[in-house]
Amino acid sequence: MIKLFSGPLSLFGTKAVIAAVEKGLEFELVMVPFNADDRYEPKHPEVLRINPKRQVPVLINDDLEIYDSTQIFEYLETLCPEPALWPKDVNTGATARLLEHQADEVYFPHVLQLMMLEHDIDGPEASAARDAAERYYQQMEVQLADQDYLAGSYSYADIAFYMAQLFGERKTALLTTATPGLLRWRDTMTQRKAVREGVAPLINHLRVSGRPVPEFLL
Ligand SMILES: N[C@@H](CCC(=O)N[C@@H](CS)C(=O)NCC(=O)O)C(=O)O
Repeated sequence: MIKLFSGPLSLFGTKAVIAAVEKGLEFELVMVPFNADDRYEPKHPEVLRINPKRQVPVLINDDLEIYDSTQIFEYLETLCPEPALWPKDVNTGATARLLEHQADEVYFPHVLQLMMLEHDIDGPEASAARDAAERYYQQMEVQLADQDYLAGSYSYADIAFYMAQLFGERKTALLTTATPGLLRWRDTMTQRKAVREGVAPLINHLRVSGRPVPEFLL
């Protein structure tokens, strides 16, 4: 059986969990140690052995051992082609892959910056990061102008941006009525069974550690 290593508050691990549930795969979810003080220490020995970057998610399926949420998306799509989570049209598929990459590498760095500026969340640097996130929201709003999902049909691009934005919401880069399409899209995403299942451990971890749960998840 597939083994998937994630963390209770792992954005990237939850991406992989949502995708595996969407594919209807049976898998064992292993939560690595994580808490507010020690963060991701001590590292799980399997994560240390498999991922030179020492991060989750990591996936094991018999003799296959891979890491990185985007690599895991690609593997799951080949392993289990239906339901398709990359659009089949060549150009739309490329757009979806780019949007998935952008969620992690263009949008999320603004959120990371907000995480590091929690001590000065009203200061100029944090405001600039929020403004950059807001500009990204406007771009995604345009993307949703004539379609329900970011790349037409529901795809890995939606899973990646949903998870990154969830962390944005936690760190003051809020979605507002300035982007009504994006608000609707987020509600649709939140109602998906696989998304609810994927984020359940995260909501639980926020609750037990006494941290606020974003309102849209309640
Ligand atoms: N690009 C990687 C990022 C993975 C990542 O940043 N994982 C975090 C948890 S969400 C982690 O394991 N951090 C612990 C560490 O870096 O020591 C992916 O998409 O999987």
